[in-house]
Amino acid sequence: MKAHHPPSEQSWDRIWIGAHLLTVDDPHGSGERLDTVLAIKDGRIAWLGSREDLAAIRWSARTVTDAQGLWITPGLIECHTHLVYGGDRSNEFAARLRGATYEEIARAGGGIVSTMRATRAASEDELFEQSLPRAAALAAEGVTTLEIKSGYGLDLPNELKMLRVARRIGERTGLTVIKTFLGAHALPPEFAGRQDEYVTHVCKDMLPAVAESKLADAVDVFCERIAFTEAQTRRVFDQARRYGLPLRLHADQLSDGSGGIIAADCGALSADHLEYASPRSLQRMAEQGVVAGLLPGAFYYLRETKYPPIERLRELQIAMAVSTDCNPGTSPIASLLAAMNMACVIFRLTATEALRGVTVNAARALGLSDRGVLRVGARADLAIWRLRHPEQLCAELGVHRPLEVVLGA
Ligand code: DI6
Ligand code: FE
Repeated sequence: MKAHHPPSEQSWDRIWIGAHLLTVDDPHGSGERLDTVLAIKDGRIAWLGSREDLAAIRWSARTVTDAQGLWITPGLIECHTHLVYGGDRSNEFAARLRGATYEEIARAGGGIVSTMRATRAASEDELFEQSLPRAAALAAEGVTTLEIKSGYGLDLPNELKMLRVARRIGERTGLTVIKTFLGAHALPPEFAGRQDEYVTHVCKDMLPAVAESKLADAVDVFCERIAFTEAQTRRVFDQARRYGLPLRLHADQLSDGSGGIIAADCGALSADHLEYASPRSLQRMAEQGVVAGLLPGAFYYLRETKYPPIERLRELQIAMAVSTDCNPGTSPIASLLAAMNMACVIFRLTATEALRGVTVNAARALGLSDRGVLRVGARADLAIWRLRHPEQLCAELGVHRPLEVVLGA
């Protein structure tokens, strides 16, 4: 007869008993599990199951939380921001209310270039102090992973300064900060009339130095008639790929620039905005699994009237991420919950789609496979809420804050 071995004891750091989970671990639904148990150990989700399953095993935990009536979601993932910048552009907000368009303001030397001046003028410490509150506002809403782009330095020293500030924000807040080099955001005035030369400078001087510095996790380009052309975008992407850097694209925001096609051809993780994306762009994105980044805050602030092709994205089963695009011009919003609400009200996403857009699909847009879902082995990045249902996070604006945020490892 075999000797009887008692079941080995599970020892966890913390356990929540009786919580409702939004696992997001179901390709079609939101993955709701009511009155259940979640345990974490060493910054990872270690166990997940019913109370009955728990009763059948031997376990211990340093902290036991009675979580009756609480909802646990994955920590929210903000996958597209420009939140490191100097100054503000409230003057342009006023000008747009008087009828000026974003493109007119940009062509007249305002827009991104005006933020470039303020960003260059700020010391690294000043830039950090000015930008930190925006990251803190996102963190207070349950964001645990945050993407931050450069793109207001537009020369090597200032782009590196921005990326270092982004890194410091991660160190200070404990959030995972994904840093994206966006040197090809706008043409700096010193290259006026020499756009191709600037792109060469980005490819030959800036990208190698940025790669060498290890300060960037990815590369983005603003492909638009007021920014960079298809050919220029492809040049930057070709060079970025040589350094093994993942790609993202500002695609088809103000006009159809074949952005989705470029993103798909080059293997980009996401193509963001997409208001003017052509059917061909969407087709190619679907074929290549490019995530669609939806940025309703920019649509709202620009009083855009052309909607991104949501119905077609659904038909093609293109994953939709939702983000603030937090930036001083087109989307001065440091609230991912507000962006989720706008994605529903303005773009008519369902609450489930918006919740997936800031968890599992946002993780995909960042190329991160270890988070955005509640699943054994995933990072224990958690947001804990007092809610009747997570749909309230989309339906009710300005009401909800997590009771607690847990950062994994
Ligand atoms: N698209 C955007 O929405 C932001 N950048 C971009 O390429 C706007 C940036 C700004 O106006 O400062
Ligand atoms: Fe953007």
